[in-house]
Amino acid sequence: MAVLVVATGNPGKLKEMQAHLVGLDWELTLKPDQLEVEETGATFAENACLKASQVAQATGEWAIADDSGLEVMALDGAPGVFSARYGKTDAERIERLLNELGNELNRDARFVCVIAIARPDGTIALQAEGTCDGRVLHAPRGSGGFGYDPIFYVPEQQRTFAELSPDQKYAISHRGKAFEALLPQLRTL
Ligand code: ITT
Repeated sequence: MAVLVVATGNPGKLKEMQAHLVGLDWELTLKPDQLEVEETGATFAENACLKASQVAQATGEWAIADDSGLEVMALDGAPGVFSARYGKTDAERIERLLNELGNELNRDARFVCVIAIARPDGTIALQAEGTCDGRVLHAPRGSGGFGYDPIFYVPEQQRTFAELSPDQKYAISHRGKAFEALLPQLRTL
Protein backbone atom coordinates (compact mmCIF):
# COMPACT_ATOMS: atom_id res chain seq x y z
CA MET A 1 0.00 0.00 0.00
CA ALA A 2 1.54 3.33 -1.06
CA VAL A 3 2.04 6.07 1.52
CA LEU A 4 0.19 9.39 1.12
CA VAL A 5 1.42 12.25 3.30
CA VAL A 6 -1.34 14.65 4.34
CA ALA A 7 0.40 18.02 3.98
CA THR A 8 -1.44 20.25 6.44
CA GLY A 9 -0.68 21.77 9.82
CA ASN A 10 -4.33 22.74 10.44
CA PRO A 11 -6.00 20.18 12.78
CA GLY A 12 -9.56 21.04 11.67
CA LYS A 13 -8.67 20.61 8.04
CA LEU A 14 -6.69 17.44 8.76
CA LYS A 15 -9.70 15.80 10.41
CA GLU A 16 -11.89 16.56 7.39
CA MET A 17 -9.25 15.45 4.86
CA GLN A 18 -8.78 12.15 6.70
CA ALA A 19 -12.54 11.54 6.73
CA HIS A 20 -12.70 12.05 2.97
CA LEU A 21 -9.79 9.64 2.39
CA VAL A 22 -11.13 6.76 4.51
CA GLY A 23 -11.33 3.36 2.78
CA LEU A 24 -8.84 4.11 0.02
CA ASP A 25 -5.81 1.97 -0.79
CA TRP A 26 -3.40 4.50 0.67
CA GLU A 27 -1.62 4.48 3.99
CA LEU A 28 -2.11 8.00 5.35
CA THR A 29 0.69 9.64 7.33
CA LEU A 30 1.06 13.13 8.73
CA LYS A 31 3.41 15.82 7.53
CA PRO A 32 6.40 16.20 9.89
CA ASP A 33 5.71 19.21 12.19
CA GLN A 34 8.95 20.99 11.37
CA LEU A 35 8.28 20.87 7.63
CA GLU A 36 6.62 24.20 6.79
CA VAL A 37 5.89 25.46 3.30
CA GLU A 38 5.73 29.18 2.60
CA GLU A 39 2.53 30.01 0.71
CA THR A 40 3.90 32.40 -1.89
CA GLY A 41 1.27 31.69 -4.58
CA ALA A 42 -1.34 34.22 -5.69
CA THR A 43 -4.09 31.60 -6.11
CA PHE A 44 -5.49 28.65 -4.15
CA ALA A 45 -4.31 26.34 -6.95
CA GLU A 46 -0.73 27.63 -6.85
CA ASN A 47 -0.54 27.27 -3.07
CA ALA A 48 -2.08 23.78 -3.05
CA CYS A 49 0.47 22.64 -5.64
CA LEU A 50 3.36 24.29 -3.75
CA LYS A 51 2.42 22.54 -0.50
CA ALA A 52 1.86 19.10 -2.11
CA SER A 53 5.00 19.34 -4.21
CA GLN A 54 7.38 20.49 -1.48
CA VAL A 55 6.11 17.98 1.09
CA ALA A 56 6.36 15.15 -1.47
CA GLN A 57 9.94 16.09 -2.34
CA ALA A 58 10.97 16.49 1.30
CA THR A 59 9.50 13.13 2.38
CA GLY A 60 10.05 11.15 -0.82
CA GLU A 61 6.38 10.02 -0.68
CA TRP A 62 3.14 10.94 -2.44
CA ALA A 63 1.56 14.01 -0.79
CA ILE A 64 -1.88 15.63 -0.71
CA ALA A 65 -2.46 19.30 0.14
CA ASP A 66 -5.52 21.54 0.46
CA ASP A 67 -5.47 25.28 0.01
CA SER A 68 -8.72 26.95 0.88
CA GLY A 69 -10.32 30.13 2.09
CA LEU A 70 -13.31 32.41 2.24
CA GLU A 71 -14.02 34.99 -0.48
CA VAL A 72 -16.34 37.82 0.55
CA MET A 73 -17.85 39.63 -2.42
CA ALA A 74 -18.25 43.06 -0.77
CA LEU A 75 -14.55 42.89 0.21
CA ASP A 76 -13.47 42.18 -3.38
CA GLY A 77 -12.76 38.53 -2.57
CA ALA A 78 -10.85 39.09 0.70
CA PRO A 79 -9.61 37.35 2.78
CA GLY A 80 -9.23 34.77 -0.05
CA VAL A 81 -5.77 33.21 -0.10
CA PHE A 82 -4.96 35.22 3.05
CA SER A 83 -7.75 33.55 5.08
CA ALA A 84 -5.32 31.79 7.42
CA ARG A 85 -3.20 34.93 7.79
CA TYR A 86 -6.08 37.29 8.64
CA GLY A 87 -5.43 36.98 12.38
CA LYS A 88 -3.64 34.77 14.90
CA THR A 89 -6.64 32.71 16.04
CA ASP A 90 -9.99 31.69 14.54
CA ALA A 91 -11.71 34.18 16.91
CA GLU A 92 -9.44 37.04 15.80
CA ARG A 93 -9.91 36.21 12.13
CA ILE A 94 -13.70 36.18 12.53
CA GLU A 95 -13.67 39.46 14.47
CA ARG A 96 -11.54 41.18 11.84
CA LEU A 97 -13.77 39.99 9.03
CA LEU A 98 -16.96 41.11 10.82
CA ASN A 99 -15.40 44.52 11.54
CA GLU A 100 -14.35 45.01 7.93
CA LEU A 101 -17.78 44.04 6.68
CA GLY A 102 -19.55 46.27 9.24
CA ASN A 103 -23.21 46.78 8.33
CA GLU A 104 -22.67 46.07 4.63
CA LEU A 105 -25.90 44.66 3.19
CA ASN A 106 -24.25 42.45 0.59
CA ARG A 107 -23.03 39.53 2.77
CA ASP A 108 -22.54 37.09 -0.14
CA ALA A 109 -19.46 34.90 0.20
CA ARG A 110 -18.08 31.59 -0.96
CA PHE A 111 -15.62 29.06 0.34
CA VAL A 112 -13.10 27.76 -2.18
CA CYS A 113 -10.93 24.66 -1.85
CA VAL A 114 -8.25 23.35 -4.21
CA ILE A 115 -6.70 19.96 -3.52
CA ALA A 116 -3.48 18.86 -5.18
CA ILE A 117 -1.69 15.50 -5.14
CA ALA A 118 2.02 15.30 -5.90
CA ARG A 119 4.17 12.33 -6.85
CA PRO A 120 7.30 11.59 -4.75
CA ASP A 121 9.40 13.61 -7.23
CA GLY A 122 7.20 16.69 -6.61
CA THR A 123 5.36 16.72 -9.94
CA ILE A 124 1.60 17.28 -9.69
CA ALA A 125 -0.49 14.21 -10.52
CA LEU A 126 -4.00 15.49 -9.75
CA GLN A 127 -5.79 18.69 -8.88
CA ALA A 128 -9.46 19.46 -8.13
CA GLU A 129 -11.50 22.44 -6.98
CA GLY A 130 -14.74 22.84 -5.06
CA THR A 131 -16.77 25.87 -3.98
CA CYS A 132 -19.71 26.49 -1.66
CA ASP A 133 -21.86 29.64 -1.73
CA GLY A 134 -23.26 31.25 1.38
CA ARG A 135 -23.54 34.44 3.42
CA VAL A 136 -21.59 36.01 6.26
CA LEU A 137 -23.71 36.45 9.40
CA HIS A 138 -23.35 39.43 11.77
CA ALA A 139 -22.36 37.17 14.69
CA PRO A 140 -21.07 33.59 15.12
CA ARG A 141 -23.53 30.67 15.47
CA GLY A 142 -22.75 27.03 16.33
CA SER A 143 -19.78 25.18 17.73
CA GLY A 144 -18.82 22.56 15.13
CA GLY A 145 -16.16 22.67 12.43
CA PHE A 146 -13.29 25.15 12.50
CA GLY A 147 -12.10 28.48 11.09
CA TYR A 148 -14.84 30.75 9.72
CA ASP A 149 -17.56 28.05 10.04
CA PRO A 150 -19.62 29.87 12.76
CA ILE A 151 -20.21 32.94 10.54
CA PHE A 152 -20.74 31.12 7.22
CA TYR A 153 -24.51 30.64 6.69
CA VAL A 154 -25.78 28.31 3.98
CA PRO A 155 -29.32 29.38 2.95
CA GLU A 156 -30.32 25.91 1.59
CA GLN A 157 -29.54 24.36 4.99
CA GLN A 158 -30.76 27.33 7.03
CA ARG A 159 -27.70 26.75 9.19
CA THR A 160 -24.08 27.85 9.51
CA PHE A 161 -21.32 25.36 8.72
CA ALA A 162 -20.70 25.23 12.50
CA GLU A 163 -24.32 24.10 13.06
CA LEU A 164 -24.06 21.17 10.62
CA SER A 165 -22.94 17.65 11.58
CA PRO A 166 -19.59 16.61 10.06
CA ASP A 167 -21.44 14.42 7.52
CA GLN A 168 -23.75 17.28 6.51
CA LYS A 169 -20.78 19.62 6.07
CA TYR A 170 -18.82 17.06 4.02
CA ALA A 171 -21.80 16.59 1.68
CA ILE A 172 -22.03 20.25 0.67
CA SER A 173 -18.75 21.95 1.53
CA HIS A 174 -16.08 23.30 -0.81
CA ARG A 175 -13.76 20.55 0.50
CA GLY A 176 -16.41 17.84 0.03
CA LYS A 177 -16.96 18.92 -3.57
CA ALA A 178 -13.24 19.03 -4.32
CA PHE A 179 -12.84 15.50 -2.92
CA GLU A 180 -15.87 14.31 -4.89
CA ALA A 181 -14.12 15.46 -8.09
CA LEU A 182 -10.75 14.06 -7.00
CA LEU A 183 -11.62 10.61 -5.62
CA PRO A 184 -12.50 8.83 -8.90
CA GLN A 185 -9.15 9.97 -10.34
CA LEU A 186 -7.29 9.10 -7.14
CA ARG A 187 -8.63 5.53 -7.31
CA THR A 188 -7.03 5.08 -10.74
CA LEU A 189 -3.50 6.14 -9.72
P1 ITT B 1 -2.22 24.33 5.91
O1 ITT B 1 -1.73 25.32 4.89
O2 ITT B 1 -1.14 23.79 6.79
O3 ITT B 1 -3.08 23.26 5.31
P2 ITT B 1 -3.78 26.61 6.82
O4 ITT B 1 -4.78 26.82 7.92
O5 ITT B 1 -2.64 27.59 6.72
O6 ITT B 1 -3.20 25.11 6.95
P3 ITT B 1 -4.78 27.54 4.29
O7 ITT B 1 -3.59 28.36 4.00
O8 ITT B 1 -5.39 26.74 3.17
O9 ITT B 1 -4.53 26.50 5.45
O10 ITT B 1 -5.87 28.52 4.89
C1 ITT B 1 -7.17 28.15 4.94
C2 ITT B 1 -7.91 29.01 5.96
O11 ITT B 1 -9.23 29.25 5.45
C3 ITT B 1 -8.07 28.25 7.27
O12 ITT B 1 -7.07 28.59 8.20
C4 ITT B 1 -9.45 28.70 7.72
O13 ITT B 1 -9.35 29.90 8.44
C5 ITT B 1 -10.18 28.96 6.41
N1 ITT B 1 -10.94 27.75 6.00
C6 ITT B 1 -10.65 26.86 5.01
N2 ITT B 1 -11.56 25.88 4.95
C7 ITT B 1 -12.44 26.15 5.93
C8 ITT B 1 -13.61 25.50 6.38
O14 ITT B 1 -14.03 24.35 5.87
N3 ITT B 1 -14.27 26.06 7.39
C9 ITT B 1 -13.86 27.21 7.95
N4 ITT B 1 -12.76 27.87 7.61
C10 ITT B 1 -12.05 27.35 6.59
